[in-house]
Amino acid sequence: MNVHAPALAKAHQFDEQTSAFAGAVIDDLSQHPKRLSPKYFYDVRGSELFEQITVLPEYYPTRTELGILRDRGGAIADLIPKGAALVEFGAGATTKVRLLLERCEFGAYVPVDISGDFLSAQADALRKDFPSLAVYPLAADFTAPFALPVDIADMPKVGFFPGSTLGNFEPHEACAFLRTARGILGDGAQLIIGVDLEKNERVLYDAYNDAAGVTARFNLNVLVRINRELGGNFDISAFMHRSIYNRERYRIEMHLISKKAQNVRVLGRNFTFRPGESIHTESSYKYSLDRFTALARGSGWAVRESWTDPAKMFSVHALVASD
Ligand code: AVI
Repeated sequence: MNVHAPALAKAHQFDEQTSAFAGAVIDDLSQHPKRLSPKYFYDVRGSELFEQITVLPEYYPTRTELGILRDRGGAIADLIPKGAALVEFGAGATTKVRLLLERCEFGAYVPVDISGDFLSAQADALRKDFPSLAVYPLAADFTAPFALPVDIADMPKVGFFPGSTLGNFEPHEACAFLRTARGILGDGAQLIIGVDLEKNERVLYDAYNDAAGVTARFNLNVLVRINRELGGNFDISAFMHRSIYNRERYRIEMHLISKKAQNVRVLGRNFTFRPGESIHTESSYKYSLDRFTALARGSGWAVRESWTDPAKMFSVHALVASD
């Protein structure tokens, strides 16, 4: 929790999640340059828009990762002990995990996500399709340590973190996440992780500046969310979406650019914008295989196997916990 959150919670009678959001927004918009955390993109509308992004012709990561999981499912299954527990960090659409559940003989599945309602709907659907699988949904912030269900204590553990969500973490946060996951899963655990790769800048640019404008709506939606949940008065039409590739830092950056000089009020505070001033809303880091291997190694994991698509757009890795 951030510095403003407790006072805001009291003054506005927010629940825990909204007060954390409120505190983060006040802190982040007070920074120079201004920023907002990408984790706040995913309200109901933001999650819908993200699902639309995943099937855009320009957005290659989702279909490429699915292709790798489909084509290399047999090789992945060979690494996984029978009866292992699969722990998924963040639970989105179940398409990817289904590919693993169909190929491997898991004893249990533990989807972990901050949104409890979403989790139970997903869990019900999976129980129906995999009747012999024990499903233990766990509502938790997966970037912080949490305890696994006691029922899976004796099973070998396999973590699953698809989608290159790791790329949305700053490198020090990516390292901290991998260390935390290592601690949660324990000695002898494995982690199956999807990581987007460096590539032609035009391909990257197009993936985050789609012709249909879905990514722009996804980016701007965080301002809609601030207006609705925190009583902000952002004029959405006075901001525009911009994504650029930052070559020095190997990352796509998404920004919301103020089209004019303006003042915005959120929770009784005033934020002044210059024309052209940016709110940095997301970084999406792209890795080389070597840089990812080094990151994993420095975070308590060894790379056991790596798979890519033929064009080397995306990678999936099997990591094993090291000492
Ligand atoms: C969720 N995450 C991996 C996506 C990405 O590509 O960084 C989020 C996204 N932002 C814009 N388009 C997709």
